Amino acid sequence: VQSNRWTNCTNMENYNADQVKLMKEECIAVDEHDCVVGPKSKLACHLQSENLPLHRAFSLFLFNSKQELLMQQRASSKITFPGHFTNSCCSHPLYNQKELNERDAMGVKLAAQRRLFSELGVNKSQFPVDCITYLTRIHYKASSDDKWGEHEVDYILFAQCDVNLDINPNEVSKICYVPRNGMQDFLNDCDRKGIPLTPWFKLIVKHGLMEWWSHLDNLRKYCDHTNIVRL
Ligand code: DMA
Ligand code: MN
Repeated sequence: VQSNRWTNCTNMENYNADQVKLMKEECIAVDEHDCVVGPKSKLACHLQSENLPLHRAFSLFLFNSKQELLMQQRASSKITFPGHFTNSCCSHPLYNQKELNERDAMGVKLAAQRRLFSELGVNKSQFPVDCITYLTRIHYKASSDDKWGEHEVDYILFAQCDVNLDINPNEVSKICYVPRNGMQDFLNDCDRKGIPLTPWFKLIVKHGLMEWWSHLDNLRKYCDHTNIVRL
């Protein structure tokens, strides 16, 4: 019954098998105040319908010791936003005890650690949770195509540490480090080559990225764990 319901939802055989499997993950459905509503499958959270379920996510911005930002191009096998360039790592905390932990946004930080390993092969020892700063939350909605979309409360996480990368080609097709004074050229370059950028990355660039980037050594004044920015 479960598998019938699964395949009846949409025609999944046209997609990458590993990515289809991940659609069974349990995301955390939340309300507008980021209060937990319950578990919801990754599939149900991203399949377009008149009301795309709001769920919890994170966007990690990882800088090296030269203050360059790690950017990634999503693999063509990704179901949502394939081939788009975006910030270092994005995903969802899962509906389990560890990743539901809201104290110091620990659950979201542990999810970032888990996904930085699975997408970019970064070992936990090179990326301890205490090097992660939780800045703020952003509520946004965007569609990928007529079938898939995003509707998230997105935790913005910043971290600065040098890491060794071992890219998972099922997740990521390309990476590069971009210095702050090279970001405009990078964006122009993508535009000229017709490489799309993810909508959340564009919103974050507009909202505060460049300002935060110039204060990597003192981000405290930008930390806001009270409000949710609606973009
Ligand atoms: C989801 O990212 C999170 C945001 C901020 C859009 P994703 O589509 O890369 O998730 P996953 O890597 O788990 O497929
Ligand atoms: Mn999502």
